Amino acid sequence: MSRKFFVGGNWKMNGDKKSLGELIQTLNSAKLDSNTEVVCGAPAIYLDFVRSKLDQKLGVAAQNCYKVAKGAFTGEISPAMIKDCGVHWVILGHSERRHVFGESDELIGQKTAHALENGLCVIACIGEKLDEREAGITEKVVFEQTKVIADNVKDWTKVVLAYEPVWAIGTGKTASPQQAQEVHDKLRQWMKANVSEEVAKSVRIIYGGSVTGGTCKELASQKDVDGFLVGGAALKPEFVDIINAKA
Ligand code: G2H
Repeated sequence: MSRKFFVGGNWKMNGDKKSLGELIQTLNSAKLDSNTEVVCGAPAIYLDFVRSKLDQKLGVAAQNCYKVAKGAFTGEISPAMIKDCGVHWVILGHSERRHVFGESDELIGQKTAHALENGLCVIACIGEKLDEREAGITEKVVFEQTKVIADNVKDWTKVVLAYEPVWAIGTGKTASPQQAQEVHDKLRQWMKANVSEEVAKSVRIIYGGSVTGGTCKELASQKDVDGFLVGGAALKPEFVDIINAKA
């Protein structure tokens, strides 16, 4: 089963209308591989702006959302609000949400269920910390994180799983293609054993963590690497090269 290559940009808390507008112009006018699905994760306050400017061929994602539709949750946004801006994706479980803002697996699972039930597609992030990798428990950690997400997913065509080792995020230390492939392969095996063979074959597992124009091609050549979630480099024109990594 062929899996469409997927490149997400995670702009995090960066940019303003001027710089994001310039980046959008670059993306809109670039020659992008039509076999790659592209989704740009914009700061919540700019979702409307980005959606109105970015070519409709390119998707937009929120970087977070809450687990209920509305109410007294100061500072939060709901999937319904995200959809109201014409945006169809949300990034959930990013390591910065987990480790800077203390989001638990349970909360990420609840958010995943609510986002999917309300018609958003989800980029669900998992990944081990350096001490966990060094302690030899990478698989245990990513399987546990994946299980909580999987328990809340009915339709895997609406979910992309992003493996982002925390030690590789924003550090300039990209996982080697072999390290990424090894974990992606294990995740696919986990899916086969715990979800279904069909989902294991069809779910897109993307890699994130200091991906650059220089490292993307070799990573993209790995059998189980179906794309990327890109932070720092997604704010630069080299994002185009990453989108075209398979071209
Ligand atoms: C990981 C990644 C994007 P960066 O956080 O999700 O960011 O490419 O800067 O490591």
